[in-house]
Amino acid sequence: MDRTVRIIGAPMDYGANRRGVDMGPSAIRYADLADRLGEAGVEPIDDGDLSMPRAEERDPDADQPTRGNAKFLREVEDVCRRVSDRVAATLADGEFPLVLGGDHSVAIGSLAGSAREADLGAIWFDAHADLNTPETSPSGNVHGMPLAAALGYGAFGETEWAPAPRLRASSIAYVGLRSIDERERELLRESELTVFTMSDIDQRGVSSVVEDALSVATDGTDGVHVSLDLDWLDPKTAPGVGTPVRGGVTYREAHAALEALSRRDRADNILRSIDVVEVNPILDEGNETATLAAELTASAFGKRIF
Ligand code: B3U
Ligand code: MN
Ligand code: MN
Repeated sequence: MDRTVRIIGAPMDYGANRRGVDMGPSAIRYADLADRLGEAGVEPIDDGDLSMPRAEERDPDADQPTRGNAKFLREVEDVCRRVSDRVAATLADGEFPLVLGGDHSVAIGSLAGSAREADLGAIWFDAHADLNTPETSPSGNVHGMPLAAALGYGAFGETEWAPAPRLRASSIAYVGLRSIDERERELLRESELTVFTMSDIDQRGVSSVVEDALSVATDGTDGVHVSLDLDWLDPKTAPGVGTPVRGGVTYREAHAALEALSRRDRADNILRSIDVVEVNPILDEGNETATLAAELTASAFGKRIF
């Protein structure tokens, strides 16, 4: 499959409480992302990074009265609007957007951009549900809110920038969930989101779970967004993340999952956009997590062992 992949770096760390994810895009590039994509048979074009002010220069609580305890929401909005425009323009040019975070709040932008001109499904590889709103978030960190934002839950529903225009909860599937806040649990139960936890992976194997997630995300949609939060992996395999949670997928399960995606993509051309987020090089060991991010992205695009 001949694809041109446009790499959009979003070195944003407004949404996380530990500094360092802003270096994620550099670390993933340093881990030979472009060469690995080439080996997967796609042609990468690197757009470089969006520029954004350092968190220290900004006031996390500015303009907050109506926004609950969400921190840096104005800055997140500014970056996500630009990510959304870049993703939409990339798709309009017939190319494939690959967004490198940055913390997971960049996904608000990638989902909005990818769902502008198409009915979108999504697969969320993450330890966390990312379904907090400015009202419910225990931390105020927007990286715990991107799916709530994209679905217009809570205060996000009053904004015009956060909700992804053509994304429905019933077309979204989590894979590997294992850390859910109390209020997220209530929202999840009421919602039509599909949840595959680590327990499902233990019982059924990751490839079969991903195939089911794909059925959810492709049913009645025009394409699938894949959001890969590196804390989905077990912290022993991917130590360079801000909020590690024990009991994640192994190195081999992670590759098997993304290979399952690419098998389906090869047959039906279902992938539309990807973001790879939450790599924190400061907390990493020998750039291992960034290397994994680059490897797994290549697997998603079809790189095979043989
Ligand atoms: N659910 C918690 C923790 C968290 C979510 N996403 C990450 N951490 N990376 C929160 O702060 O919303
Ligand atoms: Mn996440
Ligand atoms: Mn996470």
